[in-house]
Amino acid sequence: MSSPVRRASAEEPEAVERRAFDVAEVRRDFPILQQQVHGKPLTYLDNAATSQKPRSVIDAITRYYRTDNANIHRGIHTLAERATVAYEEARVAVQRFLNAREAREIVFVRGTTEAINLVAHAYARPLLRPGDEIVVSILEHHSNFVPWKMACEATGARLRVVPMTDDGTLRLDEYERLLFDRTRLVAIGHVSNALGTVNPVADIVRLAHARGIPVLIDGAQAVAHMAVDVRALGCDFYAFSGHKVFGPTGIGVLYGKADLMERMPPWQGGGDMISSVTLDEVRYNTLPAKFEAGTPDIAGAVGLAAAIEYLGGLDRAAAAAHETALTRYAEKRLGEFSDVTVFGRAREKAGIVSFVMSCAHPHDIGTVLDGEGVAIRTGHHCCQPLMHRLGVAATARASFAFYNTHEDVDRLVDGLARVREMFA
Ligand code: C6P
Repeated sequence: MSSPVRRASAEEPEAVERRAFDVAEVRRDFPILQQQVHGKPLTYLDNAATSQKPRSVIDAITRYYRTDNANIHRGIHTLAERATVAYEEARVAVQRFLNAREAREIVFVRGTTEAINLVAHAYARPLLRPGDEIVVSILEHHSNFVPWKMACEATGARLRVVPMTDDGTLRLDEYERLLFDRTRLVAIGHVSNALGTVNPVADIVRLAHARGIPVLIDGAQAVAHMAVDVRALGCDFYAFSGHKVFGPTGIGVLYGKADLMERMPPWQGGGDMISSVTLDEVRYNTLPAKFEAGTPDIAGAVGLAAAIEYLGGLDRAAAAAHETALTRYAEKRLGEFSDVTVFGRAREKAGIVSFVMSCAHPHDIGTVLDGEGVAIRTGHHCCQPLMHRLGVAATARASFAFYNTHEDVDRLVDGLARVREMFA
């Protein structure tokens, strides 16, 4: 694995910005980026949907299947032992990645969606009564909206939605006004997948905790862009997906404070989540096995640990500064088009530029760009309430990772000029 710039200690932001981030060198770690699409170099700007995988992650998964594959926590043979160790070491890698207090606070799930559904089923539903409330925001992805809506509908509780300003900034004043003694949970995204807004999650947690309300943070879009410290944030639950943080699909993480998760019942029954079963009685396993029924994605956990190790070799502050520079450059270049409207101008943003063009539907933009080798996402981004607030059905979205370049932005802009030629 290459290490373009080594991790640095706490520094002035200007110093980080000045430090070079060797993109050419990191790009060599990502074999998929070396290809052509429709005869053009691939320009991958759909990182918010899923990010690409470095060679070390691909190799770790292959190595696992070639040499260690077995089921875990069950067998006493050598391979079973190796697979179990690899899986539990991956849990410790995630614990350190999030700075969780204990490894048992890390539950492996399929992804962010499953993590949030776990909390909705095992924490919220047993607790909610008519008149209780759950607070989400208008920026939420459906994964952090629908499970709460379903939980409210099943229990008679009410879903409250924090509004935003026109530039995509969460209204903290309104948020504070919504909290009261029947608020049972706050569930807010760390970074908006549609606008890139970075929410002030530490303040959100502080204000909720002042009233004794637990907080879940949907970190799906945050972990790829910034170091996350769940103890510093103080959040009660934190969810993310492996595939958005340069790891494989099919694996994700729910962090939960041990004292909360110990009190929660399991939400799925099956192997591994029990300590004993008789015809009359089932006793549940301890954390985290209680929430990991059935054979998990062992290779996925191994791949996620490799992704975390890869990120550990990068200077993440310099990578983030590079992404910010790309985002600013993209916004500046999109400003050259009189028929382009960019959504999401919050002061704190991470790697996402969402826009519409008056001459073409976002899907047409996406199709033309694909012909130019440029991959973006178009549609409602699983954020229909947010699209409604913006007054559009869909946007085109370019999303950046540290391996993107200024040339990638130029190719996007050239592609948009082609869209205008064809549709205007
Ligand atoms: N957003 C996007 O293109 P899963 O599918 O479980 O890995 O992640 C769901 C999810 C939850 N929260 C946020 C903020 C997200 O961005 C996502 C996934 C992708 O924006 C696919 S819709």
